[in-house]
Amino acid sequence: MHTLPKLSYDYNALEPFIDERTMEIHHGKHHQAYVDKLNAALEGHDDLAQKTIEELLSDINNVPESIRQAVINNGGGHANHSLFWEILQPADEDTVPKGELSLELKKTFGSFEDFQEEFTSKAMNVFGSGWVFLIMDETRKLKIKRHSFQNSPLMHGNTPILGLDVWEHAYYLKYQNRRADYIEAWWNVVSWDKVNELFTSLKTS
Ligand code: MN3
Repeated sequence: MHTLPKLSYDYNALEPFIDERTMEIHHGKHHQAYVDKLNAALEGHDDLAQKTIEELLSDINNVPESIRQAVINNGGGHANHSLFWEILQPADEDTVPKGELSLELKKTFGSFEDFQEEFTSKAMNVFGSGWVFLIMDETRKLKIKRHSFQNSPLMHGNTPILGLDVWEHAYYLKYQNRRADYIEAWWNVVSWDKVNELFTSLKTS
């Protein structure tokens, strides 16, 4: 059985950038619904129910067609949101990456500012509901990828280390249609320590 991950901070901890009510509904209702629907889809598929969400998504073609789309939508939703909560933290002075990740971002994108600009622009250009991710591909290169709906980078052999949810449910209560304001605010609550940790563990795995 997949379960809703507990947050390491309170629903109001990301204020004023992400408001308490949005967090409560986003984590407690939306994410919970993905978990519940994923478990429902896996009912009667005992072999698949044993697998982790990463195993399921990275081998999606071996999920029977009758439940594949449900696993893509709800399993993707579960994995994407689990990452999203993990790479957030209450705002502090730490607004730029350090360590190995910082060097790799410079090498790949020119500078942190160039990376941030490209990531923001891709997030602005997601049409409708979707996500933007910083991923490591199979050759261990960092890339920025856009995905519609809850499609997971794991289905394409890519491992996400940063993800931004641009579904309206992520920001509508506080920002209404102002996605740009939400994205600008979101950068303040990214945990670069966590992203760096994910990067380093992939790099050395
Ligand atoms: Mn969401």
